[in-house]
Amino acid sequence: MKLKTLILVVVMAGLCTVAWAGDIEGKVTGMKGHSVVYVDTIAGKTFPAPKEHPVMDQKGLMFTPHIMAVQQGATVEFLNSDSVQHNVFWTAIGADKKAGHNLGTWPKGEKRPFTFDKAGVVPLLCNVHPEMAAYIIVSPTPYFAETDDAGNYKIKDVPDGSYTLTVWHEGAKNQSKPVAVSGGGKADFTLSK
Ligand SMILES: [Cu+2]
Repeated sequence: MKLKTLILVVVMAGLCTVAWAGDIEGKVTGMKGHSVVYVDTIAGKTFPAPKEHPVMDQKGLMFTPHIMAVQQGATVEFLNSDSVQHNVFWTAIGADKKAGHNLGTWPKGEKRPFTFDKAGVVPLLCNVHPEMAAYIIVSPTPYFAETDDAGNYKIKDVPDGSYTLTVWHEGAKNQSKPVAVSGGGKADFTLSK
């Protein structure tokens, strides 16, 4: 009986540990502009596609926002808010050139969705206006955040565990480092070109 109670306590403690979570916080320095920090692929874990459909707008001959982070499986709505036609294409997702795609060219007010089932960086371009560019960072997990103007970031509600944290920044090399989360975690990065 006592052994059974002990086993129960150990199992309950185990379940509680799994349920604990916290924020990963830190600062990214070294380069100007916003970065995206995300928890890399977790072995054996998959996540349901998010229900929200973020909008990537084309307005005033610019992609808005310039940087968008989404979870793998997310559907992004591409909108044209200008009175001229815009196009959306990308030549690769991450290093995978087979994932390149042309969404087409369409007029004002029209929206086209695309579901990003593959993680990686999607460099967006418009073949009507060669100066237009933006980035969608498709995170393999729901645990990601964009830095603020000072470089600070906070990834909310990450379950306790050991992960690989990766930072992306336009024009910089990706950096990764291990992070341990136990009711929260901390990781800073210094970027270089
Ligand atoms: Cu355009």
